[in-house]
Amino acid sequence: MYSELYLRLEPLGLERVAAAVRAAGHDVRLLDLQIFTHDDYRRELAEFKPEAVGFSLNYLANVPEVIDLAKETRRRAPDCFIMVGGHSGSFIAPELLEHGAGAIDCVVRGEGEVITPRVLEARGDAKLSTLPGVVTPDGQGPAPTLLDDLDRFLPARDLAHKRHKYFIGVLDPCASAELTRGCPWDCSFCSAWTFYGRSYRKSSPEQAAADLASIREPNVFLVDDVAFIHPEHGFAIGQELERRRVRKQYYLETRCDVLIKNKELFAYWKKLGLYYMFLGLEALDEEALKLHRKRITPGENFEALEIAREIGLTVAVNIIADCDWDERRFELVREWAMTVPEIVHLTVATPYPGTEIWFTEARRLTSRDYRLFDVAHAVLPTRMPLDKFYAELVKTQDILNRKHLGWSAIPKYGFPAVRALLRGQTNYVKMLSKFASVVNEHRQYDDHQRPVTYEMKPPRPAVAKPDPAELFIHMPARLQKQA
Ligand code: B12
Ligand code: SF4
Repeated sequence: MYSELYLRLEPLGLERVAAAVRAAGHDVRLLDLQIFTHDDYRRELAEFKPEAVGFSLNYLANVPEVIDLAKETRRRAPDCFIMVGGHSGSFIAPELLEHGAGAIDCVVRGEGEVITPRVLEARGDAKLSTLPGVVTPDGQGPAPTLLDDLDRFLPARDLAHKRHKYFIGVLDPCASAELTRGCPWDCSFCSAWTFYGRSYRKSSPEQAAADLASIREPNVFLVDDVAFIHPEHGFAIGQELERRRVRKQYYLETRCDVLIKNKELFAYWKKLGLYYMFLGLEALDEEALKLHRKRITPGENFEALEIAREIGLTVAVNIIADCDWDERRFELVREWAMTVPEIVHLTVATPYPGTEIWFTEARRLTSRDYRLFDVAHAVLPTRMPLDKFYAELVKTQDILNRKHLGWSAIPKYGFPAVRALLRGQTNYVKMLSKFASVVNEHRQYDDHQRPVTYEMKPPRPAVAKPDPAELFIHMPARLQKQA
């Protein structure tokens, strides 16, 4: 739904893995199936005849598609080595191998840059299942190791074709870049910290600026989980950009307390071209914020919104809707959202494998269809009948979206939209015409009625505190020492 409507972004992780594999001397091609079709994939397979194929599985919703493609690849190219990596794939490695029924040679857990060239070297050798982060049907190696230096393996953007298809809202076209990696917080609904073991790494300001300078697109989505935690890093990158006379428009995501603490930095970046900012508000009340372990108060959240308004940024915020919500709760959110100028998004609380709530949530999943794990569907029991829940959700999203994304928003975003059109970019305008067909309560409800070929492995009975060995992909340094 996201890719259909608001945005489509380049596969940065895959581009970085591709850069590492290319640096090891391999000939690499990359096909983004957000843009290209399965027929394009079949053609590529037949023409390129790769010795190995790697699927990037960052999202659970894509699991069935990847399993089916792996099986088809095995049929068409029986000698080809097939691996799966990526964020979500890392948390469910054994079940992917099971669903693959022999079609997947290994799952690579964690960061891919360092390990993937070693995996390719170890193809066909028993050594494969002893490599860090690697899981094969014959066994698994030790915990994965972190990339020591983010400056290595800058994304192989040249391998991504039809780049004009990448955009976010009026930032059309839009590339992506990474300035830092990881997050030191530990929100209960999020898997960023469990994936990276609560580590936080920074690229050097020189290399970050060089990477941004090398991007052809006029707009950049900064993919950092929490941008500019360390203000001196943000200032240093900014100064490097000024020195190189790099002028672009940026989108970034951060926390409200980071914005409050570093408001001068965000104001400076506004001058450098910062346009959109996404703030994870998550909840309006103290109790829910505690439940999410957001480590922030509603007062701080509202203060951050004030600051963003003063700086003059276009801000989007997210609120997590619980399946337990009734009509009144939705009504309250609608009322609040209509009084603020920000773009308000609603996502549905979802226990993802890899999050703490996957282990602690006592309510039973109502669906184990991977395709519904996209925070737009309800996979926990809803207090209202499911169709009523979606009606309320869509009604709320619809009102909020129309405030900013419908045709009525054109006067507000008219100039950037026209500028994009003048560049021949039509992603944003196409989005406006698709709006009603995508945001549609019946479509969401009907998605639950589809036959399910691959079912997610159910969570074990809820525990109060998960075992770190099960929770983390990259082990925090502190726990590694203890082990
Ligand atoms: C940009 C982004 C998006 C973009 C997608 C961009 C794209 N084309 O990939 C958009 C905005 C569309 C998006 C949407 C969503 N996202 Co998102 N997204 C991110 C974000 C911020 C950055 C991704 C990124 O580029 N990272 C940098 C690169 C370098 O890392 P990487 O992609 O993980 O790749 C590394 C490894 O995973 C691995 N790897 C990756 N591919 C491969 C392939 C092989 C073969 C190998 C060996 C290794 C490998 O190696 C890479 C280098 O180390 C991440 C958070 C994060 N910091 O990663 C969240 C994140 C991945 N998203 C998340 C979520 C929840 C979503 C949404 C469900 C909801 C939402 N509101 O955002 C939707 C769902 C989309 C769907 N289809 O279901 C969660 C994942 C939760 C989970 N457990 O699945 C994350 C972790 C955010 C978070 N803090 O919770 N997202
Ligand atoms: S929600 Fe944001 S702050 Fe919380 S752990 Fe995830 S990335 Fe970090």
